[in-house]
Amino acid sequence: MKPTHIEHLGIAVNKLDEVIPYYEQLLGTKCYSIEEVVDQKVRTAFFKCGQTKIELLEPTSEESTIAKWLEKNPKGGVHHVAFCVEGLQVVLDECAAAGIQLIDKAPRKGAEGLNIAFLHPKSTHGVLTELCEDPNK
Ligand code: CMX
Repeated sequence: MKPTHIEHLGIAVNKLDEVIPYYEQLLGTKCYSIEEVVDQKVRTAFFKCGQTKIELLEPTSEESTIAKWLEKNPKGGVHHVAFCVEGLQVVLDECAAAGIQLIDKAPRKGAEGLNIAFLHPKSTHGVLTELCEDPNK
C-alpha cells in the first residue's frame, strides 16, 4: 500500500466546543475548519500539525458510530488513524486479497472532499484504519 503519510488522527469527543481550545493551545494553531459530515452523523473540527491533521469528531445523532464508541469510551480518545494513499480502489482490492476485512468496498466521500474507505479493526490488530485519497492530486 505504501501510504505517503498519516493524513489525520481521528479523535472522538463529546463536545467540540469544550475540546477545541485545548488543541489550539497544544498545537499553537487555530482550528481551520468545522464541517458536518451528514452521512457519518458527525461534526468535525480540523487542525494542522505538519503534514498530518488532527480531526475531532463529535456525534450529531445517537445513531452515530461516534456516539456508540463514546458510550464505551465516555472520556473520548483516539478513534481511528487515516493514511493517505494513491490509487485507493487498487489499494482496497489489495487489502481484500490479503484477507483484510473492508468496511467500505469502494471509496466514498469524506470530510474535506477526500475519497475515503475504512478497514475493519477486527482485521487490523484493533486499530480502526481509514484510507484517504485526494481526488485533486
Ligand atoms: N477502534 C477499534 N476498535 C473498534 C472501534 C474503533 N474505533 N470501534 C469499534 N471497535 C470494535 C469494538 O471494540 C468491538 O470489538 P469487540 O467485538 O471485540 O468488543 C467491535 O469493533 C464492534 O464494535 P461495535 O461497538 O459493535 O461497533 P460496530 O460493529 O457497530 O461498528 C465499526 C464498528 C468499526 C464497523 C464502525 O464504527 C464503522 O463502520 N466505522 C467506520 C466509519 C466511521 O468510523 N465513521 C466515523 C468517522 C467519520 C469521519 O472521519 O469523517
